[in-house]
Amino acid sequence: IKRNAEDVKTTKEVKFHWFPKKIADLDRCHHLVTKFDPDLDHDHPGYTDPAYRQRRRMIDGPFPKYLEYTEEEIGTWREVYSTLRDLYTTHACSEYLEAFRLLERHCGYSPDNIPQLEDVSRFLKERTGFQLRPVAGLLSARDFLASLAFRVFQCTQYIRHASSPMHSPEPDCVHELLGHVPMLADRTFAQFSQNLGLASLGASDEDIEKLSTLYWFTVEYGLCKQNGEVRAYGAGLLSSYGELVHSLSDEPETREFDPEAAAVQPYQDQTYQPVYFISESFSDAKEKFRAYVAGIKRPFSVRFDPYTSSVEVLDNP
Ligand code: HBI
Ligand code: FE
Repeated sequence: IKRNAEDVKTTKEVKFHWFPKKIADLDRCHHLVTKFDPDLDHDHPGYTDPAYRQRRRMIDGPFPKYLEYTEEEIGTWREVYSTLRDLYTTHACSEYLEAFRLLERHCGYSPDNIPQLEDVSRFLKERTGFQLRPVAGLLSARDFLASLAFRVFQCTQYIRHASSPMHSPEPDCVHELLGHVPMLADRTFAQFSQNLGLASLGASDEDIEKLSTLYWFTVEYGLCKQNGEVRAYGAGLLSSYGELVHSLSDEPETREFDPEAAAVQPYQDQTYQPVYFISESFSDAKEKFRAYVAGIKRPFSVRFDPYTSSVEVLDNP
């Protein structure tokens, strides 16, 4: 991502990246990564489908307040929803299952309906203070993580191409609504996500890379222990039938969650992960992460003020 010179601020001799201090500043945090864009990525299932690409331009700008999905889109949703739903009982963690039940009861989650972003956002706001904000595709790690600091989750609204209901190279509403949203309704997980975001503000490019890798092995592909069993809590798993089954089979390597190791573990964004990290619990993951963050050097510290939803920047003594 190209940034303007003014994005790198100098205090005394130290330089650090500009970062948002309040929710309104997130208007500047929408740099997209074009890696999996259907207009540019030849391997995207929608690349050769002009109607799909046209529909994407319609959905992604300006964002509609209420999005009427087509029959074909609902068909894609129905197929993934019913397939995954059957697996959740045996594969998803209890926090996920509890939130999923509530979402079906109160938020329009069903095989025949793609929930509206605004309704889901209202639900999350009441549960954990998280809110959803529409975004047009894969964001830069820096911008994506920064929004988490404010309990804002940047959320895509379009759906994957109908030719490949079980897989999408980029995030789509199936991934967000079935993968991320239920977990964001859990208090401890929400706090963990916000802490990741706060740790990223103004961090060096190297630290952003590490935090983003940590995010990958927890928020996206994390496993956890529950009543003597291993269950999935990562959104990349909970929104992918194939990888959800694979992750809990005896094929992949699994390790105990350790932030130092997870932050530098090479990962896969084209196929299944070769290794997964298992957390004892979300509180345990949160505590381990706290210790890890204490080791990240920044020339300042940040404090989130929940009354104003803004961050205070404190000079380090
Ligand atoms: N952008 N829209 C969107 N959704 C994500 O889930 C997402 C992202 N950008 C980066 C990202 N996730 C992570 O892989 C980390 O790099 C933070
Ligand atoms: Fe994701």
